[in-house]
Amino acid sequence: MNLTIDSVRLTRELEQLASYSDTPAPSVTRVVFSPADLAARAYVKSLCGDAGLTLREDAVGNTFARWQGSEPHAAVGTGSHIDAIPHAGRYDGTVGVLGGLEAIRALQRARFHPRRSVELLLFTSEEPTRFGIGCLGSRLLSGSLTAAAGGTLRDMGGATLDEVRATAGFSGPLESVRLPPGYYSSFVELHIEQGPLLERVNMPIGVVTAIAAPASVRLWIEGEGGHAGAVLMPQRRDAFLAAAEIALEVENAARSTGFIDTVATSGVCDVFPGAINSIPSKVKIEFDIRDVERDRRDGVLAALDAACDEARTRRGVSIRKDVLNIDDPATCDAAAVAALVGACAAHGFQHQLMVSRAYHDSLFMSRIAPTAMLFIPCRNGYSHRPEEYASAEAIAAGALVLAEALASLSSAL
Ligand code: HGY
Ligand code: MN
Ligand code: MN
Repeated sequence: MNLTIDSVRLTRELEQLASYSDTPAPSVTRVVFSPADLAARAYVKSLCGDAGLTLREDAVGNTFARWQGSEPHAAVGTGSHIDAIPHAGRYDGTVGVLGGLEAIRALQRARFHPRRSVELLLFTSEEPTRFGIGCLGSRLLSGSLTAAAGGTLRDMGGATLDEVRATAGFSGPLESVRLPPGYYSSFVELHIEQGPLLERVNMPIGVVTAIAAPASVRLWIEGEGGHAGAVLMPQRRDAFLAAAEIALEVENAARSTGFIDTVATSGVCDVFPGAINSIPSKVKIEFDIRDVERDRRDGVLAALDAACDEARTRRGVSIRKDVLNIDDPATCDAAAVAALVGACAAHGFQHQLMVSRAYHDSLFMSRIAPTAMLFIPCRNGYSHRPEEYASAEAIAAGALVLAEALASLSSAL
């Protein structure tokens, strides 16, 4: 089959998609259900319609663009996300959506006809920015998050998920989002690596065999405020210093596991009242803790709890903990991995088997379908920052391998 990727068109479409942003280029900010997100969704849907795909959207905005196969069997799924954290780059997620669309168009141009339908997905809210939990759409779709739990979610302004999605034009019960078992015969996601390995070893393709287990925790710390000049040090119950000590303990625990795979980040820390001459009385601080090995990850969570107890005792602060998510890692399906390896070989691409340290919608798709991922290199491994970059050549290689894999997966009944 003579498969070719229209790299010029794909590059142009990625640039157009990047223009739907609440921050100026080269950064991209596209928070779920924001006007920028809705405009981006409309653009992607228009491209899918131009390709003759049948579109549907579920109650939380997961979008499905289906290329109908000749047989009534379970479909093959591919796709990713287009929402972006503040001041991010333009390739995280979008390469899997527009690269997936171009893979389908390449198969159409090659006069390939799928036996199983091929369905391109645009998942809602892969990023945790608005509702505090990542992969919201794929969690609901896979049943990893119940509709009841989803219904309790609120954004930073206090609006509920139901209110926000209704305003965005998505209605219907959240219970309807969950897909029946066996809906997909396999799922493959194309994504930038978001790490430096492939570039460092000059490898064009990564085939993911496992996805790290993420956990997110939010702490509400309350001490006592007061005048920065008048309150003497022995009398203080400074909420920020308690948070700082806990953060350093979490960092120390992650560094001390003896494995490079353990990571911990505190990317959100809000200090109240936030005045230079006022002792912090309240702090909200959030932690993102991951490892490819769950028990090691949970050891860091235990160290966080111990640091909280220590702060309560020694600093006289109160601490409430919200667990936002504690997920198991995913092992990719051997047959799906083999299909990706075979697709690389079919086009003469070397590949590297590797784990994903970032989480992806595939982490949850693996709960309901045989799942694997394709990575392409990104410059210096940068991601979640404006300097994120993947070359047109790398993206085209990923889309070509994906097209070949979709052809083989949709031909096998
Ligand atoms: O944080 C992650 O791993 C993903 O990029 N949202
Ligand atoms: Mn991301
Ligand atoms: Mn992503």
